[in-house]
Amino acid sequence: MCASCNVKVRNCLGVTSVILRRFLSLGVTMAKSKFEYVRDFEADDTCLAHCWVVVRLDGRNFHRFAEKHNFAKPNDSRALHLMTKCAQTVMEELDDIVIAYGQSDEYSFVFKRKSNWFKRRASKFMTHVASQFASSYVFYWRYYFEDQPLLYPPGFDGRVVLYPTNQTLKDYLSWRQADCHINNLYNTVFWALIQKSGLTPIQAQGRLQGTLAADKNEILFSEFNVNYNHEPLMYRKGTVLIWQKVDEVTTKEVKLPAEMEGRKMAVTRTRTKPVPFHCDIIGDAFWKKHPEILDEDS
Ligand SMILES: *[C@@H]1O[C@H](CO)[C@@H](O)[C@H](O)[C@H]1NC(C)=O
Ligand SMILES: *[C@H]1O[C@H](CO)[C@@H](O)[C@H](O)[C@H]1NC(C)=O
Ligand SMILES: [Mg+2]
Repeated sequence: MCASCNVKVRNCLGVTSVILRRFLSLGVTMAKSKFEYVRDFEADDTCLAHCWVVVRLDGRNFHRFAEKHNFAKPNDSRALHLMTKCAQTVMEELDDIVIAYGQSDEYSFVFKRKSNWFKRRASKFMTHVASQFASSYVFYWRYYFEDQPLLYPPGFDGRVVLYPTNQTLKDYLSWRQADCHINNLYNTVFWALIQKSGLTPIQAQGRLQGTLAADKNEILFSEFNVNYNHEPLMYRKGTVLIWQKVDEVTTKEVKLPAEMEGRKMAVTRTRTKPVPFHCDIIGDAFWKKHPEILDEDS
């Protein structure tokens, strides 16, 4: 029955808009509660409390991507700097990332142990990192590859791994840096054999089969007069990003006396930014120097 004119609602001509709205919204509410159970199909992917949350991204099929975009071999400093720019953007745009480490086409981001960002949902961490990183890669491409157009959209996969202690987290990062070292040493010799000695990739591979690090260093030194330890740190160690106070000088229009109108002034202010380092993170020295990274409350 219609409350205002006492006839069946279906026939009521005097239904006020208030009642009509209430009636309609009731219908919507009923429909919503009827369907809402599907929410329970969503898996709970909350990251275990008090663990370090690591999101690692990896370029999708970057072997092909590097070829198509004429990346320098064995490494391309433009590509590495672009990766780092994207990682800095991720750290600045998202919350609670305390350190990032990157090499080749991968980057790892560590969220602080007690982060409660998006209620610690793994899918939120992972998709925000991956999408912010990928859009930054496309957005900043032209600043790093001025003469090389981006030919197709690159993609990145992501995974989330939890590390329960300071030690397991440090061991994870050490593992990535050791991987960087092994790959870079191999690639440096591999491409020297191809570019400087004219070997085919198959021949270079055969030549390196079963060689140890010392053998590779020796080949570089005796055949190519290259001391591997003098190769740029960025290639040998990868890139660590940590928050540092940086003095930023900006020019600002200053308002005030009329005779000085439009004058620009240099203003220095201190900002905290993700700053790149190409240092060893396997030894204790780095962690002793930067205890704030693993500090619970920083
Ligand atoms: C991890 O290391 C930081 C920095 O040294 C320290 O403040 C913190 O208490 C450590 N956490 C645990 C659980 O040991
Ligand atoms: C990496 O490539 C650059 C050129 O982009 C080259 O100057 C450098 O020596 C290479 N690094 C190694 C480790 O071979
Ligand atoms: Mg890859």
